[in-house]
Amino acid sequence: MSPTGTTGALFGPEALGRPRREVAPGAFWVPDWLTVPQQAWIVQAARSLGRGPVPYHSAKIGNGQMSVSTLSLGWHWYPYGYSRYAVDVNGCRVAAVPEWLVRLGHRAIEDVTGSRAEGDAHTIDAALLNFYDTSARMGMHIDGEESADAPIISLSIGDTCTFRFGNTETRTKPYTDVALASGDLFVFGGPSRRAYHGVPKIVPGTAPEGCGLASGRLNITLRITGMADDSFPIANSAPPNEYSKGTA
Ligand SMILES: O=C(O)CCC(=O)C(=O)O
Repeated sequence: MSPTGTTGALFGPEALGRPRREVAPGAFWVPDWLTVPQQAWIVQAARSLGRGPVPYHSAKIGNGQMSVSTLSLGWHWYPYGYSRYAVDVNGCRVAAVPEWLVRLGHRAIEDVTGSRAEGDAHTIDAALLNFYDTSARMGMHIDGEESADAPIISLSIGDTCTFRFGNTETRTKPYTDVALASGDLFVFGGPSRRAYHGVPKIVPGTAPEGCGLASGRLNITLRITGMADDSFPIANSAPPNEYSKGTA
């Protein structure tokens, strides 16, 4: 047996207890979806996308400020809507979603549905790139600014986090804590599309060698907003208390 085959059987995700699983109806966790070289390439791209036209920034929510630093592509997310322009940063039009992220969106949906046609039909129009340092958190919230019900696709790179995936009724229990590690894919749609979720913890020192991040975490969510091009600047808004992504 080749060394790869041997180590794959002994130390692959199945053997080490990270099999893919449906965490809640319509919510799929696929460990190790991205290879380490893919992760490193994405981190590099995420850094260069931050050079403009709009920089990463920590959104202000009410009197507070998010501890996560975010860059929007395609449509700019701000509390609590989407705009083509970075209305709460520098007013510039945001960069388009790059083709490679659109392709990752197709393949993620193909992977969790098992249908090439469903994957190809899922064309994202927005991506949010979130950088967490090791003390950053994201409070329990619903992704509610999208009028479309299409699933949210989430990619993780760097330090492992605790990703808390809850229910559609309350910010509190019942929820499931998932250790999202570097390279993991998480997709939530269907009955779980409007479930509360958040990131209460980053686990320092867990980023794998070569992933492009020595410390901290990059999360990328790929979204279909349902926004029409003429719906500038606010097509959808929601009460802060219900949707707040503020600190946990
Ligand atoms: O960082 C994560 O895994 C979650 C990100 C998130 O919930 C969001 O961007 O709305």
